[in-house]
Amino acid sequence: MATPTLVHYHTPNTRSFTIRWLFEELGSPPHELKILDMKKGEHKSPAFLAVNAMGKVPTVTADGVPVTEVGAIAIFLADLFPEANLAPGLSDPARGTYLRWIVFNHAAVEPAVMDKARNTPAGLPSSALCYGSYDDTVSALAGAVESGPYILGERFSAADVVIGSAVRYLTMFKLLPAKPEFSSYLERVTSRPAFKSALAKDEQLVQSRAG
Ligand SMILES: N[C@@H](CCC(=O)N[C@@H](CS)C(=O)NCC(=O)O)C(=O)O
Repeated sequence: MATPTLVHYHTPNTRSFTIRWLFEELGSPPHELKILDMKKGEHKSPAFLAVNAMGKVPTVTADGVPVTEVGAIAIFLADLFPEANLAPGLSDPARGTYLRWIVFNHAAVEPAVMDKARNTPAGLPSSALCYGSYDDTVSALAGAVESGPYILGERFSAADVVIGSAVRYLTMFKLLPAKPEFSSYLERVTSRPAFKSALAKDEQLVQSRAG
């Protein structure tokens, strides 16, 4: 089957950077970048809400079919371009670990960190929360990245793009504790040429739109 036509709806300096970085790791396969200016409310325009009713980025469309949520987009794109070798195949034993940590970002890290930041009152027992407790989530995350160099050991994957981006922005906003496991992992993933190239492209984009 032919590769679908891809469109990436993007706003710099948001979670959408994860997908920008992933496209670089994939070797920049053909895709259209559509920039949404949130200051102008472009992400809540009727045209974009028809694509993603949440009005959020990142959103990717493949032949017009929307894919939303960083983890789903990462799994989708890494599988679509197997030659980049960023996703263990269906029968590869590493596939479980790979999927586990991509989903853990949405299932535990983000809700735990956001709830803590918002001082959500403890109305439910931790056994009922999708993340258990903030402390357990943070130590599981630290455990996943500590031995490295990557989540799957020697093998870099799209899971590192998802978890690396999350650790990066949550550290920037001081929503994760300063731990050597996180800082060493960040050093490893952000020294990758694809990360630097994605960041430089986004910085250039911000500058060109400011000037
Ligand atoms: N669950 C979504 C979250 C995406 C998200 O919240 N994106 C933010 C930018 S970091 C956004 O688009 N916010 C605009 C809004 O909700 O008004 C994902 O993982 O992709």
